[in-house]
Amino acid sequence: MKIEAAKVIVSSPGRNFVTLKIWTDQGVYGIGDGTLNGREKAVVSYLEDHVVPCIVGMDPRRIEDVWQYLYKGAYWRRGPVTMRAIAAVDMALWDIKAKMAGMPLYDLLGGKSRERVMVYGHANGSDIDSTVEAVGRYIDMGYKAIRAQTGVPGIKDAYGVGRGQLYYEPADATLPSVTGWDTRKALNYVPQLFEKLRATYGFDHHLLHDGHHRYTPQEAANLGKRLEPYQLFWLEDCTPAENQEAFRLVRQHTVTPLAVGEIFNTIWDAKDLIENQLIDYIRTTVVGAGGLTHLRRIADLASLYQVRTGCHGATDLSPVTMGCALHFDTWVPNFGIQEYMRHSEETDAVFPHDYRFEDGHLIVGETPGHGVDIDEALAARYPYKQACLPVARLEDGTMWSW
Ligand code: GCO
Ligand code: MG
Repeated sequence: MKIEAAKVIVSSPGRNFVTLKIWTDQGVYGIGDGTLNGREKAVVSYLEDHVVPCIVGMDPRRIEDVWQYLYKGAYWRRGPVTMRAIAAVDMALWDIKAKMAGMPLYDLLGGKSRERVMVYGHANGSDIDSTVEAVGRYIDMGYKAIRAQTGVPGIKDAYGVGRGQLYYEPADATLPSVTGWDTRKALNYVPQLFEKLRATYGFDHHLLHDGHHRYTPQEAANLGKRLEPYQLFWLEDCTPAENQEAFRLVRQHTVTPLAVGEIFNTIWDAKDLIENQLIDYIRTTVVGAGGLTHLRRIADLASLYQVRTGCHGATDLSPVTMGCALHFDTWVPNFGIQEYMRHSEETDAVFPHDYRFEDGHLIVGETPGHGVDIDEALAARYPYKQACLPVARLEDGTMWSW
């Protein structure tokens, strides 16, 4: 059996997506996601110029060997572009294998560990009162877990505050727009949001918050400590994680659960964090870390240390990643939660899928494969539109982590 052809499909049904379609000589095809928000064309080039010519003619059943070929064989290891390209191939090959086996992908991974997958949605508002209202809307929609982000007085375009009511979409300008940041203001304001949320809705729902890499370890520890009375499900990306050791300081000072990893590419980014039990949830998802083949390894390492999964699920990960993630979530023994930012209607139409939302959970489909396809004719009606993520600067102009 051979890979006969592979094609990269770039489409922008509301936002940009990079999709890889792989055909075999036996008529079965598979679909993979390689989207890297704001840097889509770098992945397109890596796929078209380097990966596709190599994989045509390979045996699609040898998923592990193809993965090792693209990882070890490239000499230049890791990095978001390379690992997303590998992920696109890997997802498509798992899709093909599961279709050939006539099984939903979770069955190939080892079968169901749960019936449904708890998800969290994104509630946000320009200030505390509007964020509290937004959380109420998520509760009304049936969500059991809700991430809450608020605008902060005095900070221009604070992270996570959307324009619509259901989601925020940060990649919008053809060049990065400049947003502001002020840790002191955020540190005073964010705990007040969670105080009001608990006072309004009680403790029945899981609440989450994303620090989006903005705080130093000491500041993150301070925030974690001040959020303790409100019993968060997690505090995410409280400090940048290139220095995994930095989490030790945060950990020593707070029992607020910590989540990290949406920008990790491989197990090496998470190894010290996991082995030293410095985090509670690993956020890496299928497209971020070279597909299911590698994500499984991260999850297995995490399971040894009681670290649970919490896959990244923002709108810049296509329904193909969401489909694969749901098969993974349905199987993985150490599942924690799945992020679920709803896609637009245009996106959902371009990527027909069989998963569904019900009562605060996503339920995986039963179609053989990962259950997500691409309508190529419809995709062609939405040409690529350049869109960049913002940057952040402090009031004095200093560049900060966005
Ligand atoms: C989250 C995120 C994201 C990222 C986005 C960048 O969902 O937790 O931090 O929404 O900002 O994926 O492309
Ligand atoms: Mg995040």
